[in-house]
Amino acid sequence: MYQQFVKEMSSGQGDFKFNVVFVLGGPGAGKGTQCEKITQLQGPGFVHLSAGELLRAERQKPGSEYGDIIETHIQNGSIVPVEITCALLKRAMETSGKQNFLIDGFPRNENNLFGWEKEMKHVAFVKFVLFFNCSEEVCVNRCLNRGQTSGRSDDNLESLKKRIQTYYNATMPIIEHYKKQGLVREINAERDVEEVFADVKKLFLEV
Ligand code: UP5
Ligand code: MG
Repeated sequence: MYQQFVKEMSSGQGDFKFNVVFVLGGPGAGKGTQCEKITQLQGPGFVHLSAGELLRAERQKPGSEYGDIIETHIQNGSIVPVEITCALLKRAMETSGKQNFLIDGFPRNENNLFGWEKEMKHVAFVKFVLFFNCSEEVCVNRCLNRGQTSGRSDDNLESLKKRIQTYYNATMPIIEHYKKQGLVREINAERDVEEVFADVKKLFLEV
């Protein structure tokens, strides 16, 4: 029994139904790109949930009562109220039938953090926070490049300025909050995709 206890604690599961790695970093830092690569790793078996993608999908749903509010926030680079985002995340986690999740682009501000803790604290164990550190200049250039083909309504200079501002003002304090808890694993995300992934991989093979 003791051995089982030690095993559960070291794998971080305990009584928790889900294990979570939050993935944070500026717009275009490479969160989505790296998450996709992590899901292909043999072993840990993570499901990638991008909060932004879930919101964009909800916005597209005919008759969604949240469509307009989501679109307004996305274009303004501001943050959708946590009740909406957390409900989408929770539903995706529950319907997946899986246990390990990369939650990409969330929590982005205090409202997100408090809302998550209220709703998920007892069911989801936060293993660590993967932080892709990338300069503003590189982030903006990557998004503008992608904007030529992405069709995303926020990949333009005007929205990007606001996204960057929100990132520094609202999201960095969340990263600092987790740093104080010793949970942040920081990666230099300015290098090419494979170089970044070489460092990311090391973290996940230890999970
Ligand atoms: N690329 C990636 N890695 C590269 C590398 N190492 N070298 C060179 N190029 C690289 O990558 C961006 C682009 O860069 C791609 O073209 C890629 O090929 C290239 P990507 O992996 O997509 O970066 P990512 O960090 O995922 O960028 P993204 O634009 O998705 O980040 P955001 O955080 O801005 O967007 P997100 O979709 O998470 O959120 C959008 C909006 O939704 C938010 O602004 C907000 O309004 C809303 N939102 C909420 O309100 N609440 C939430 O919880 C989440 C989102
Ligand atoms: Mg993304």
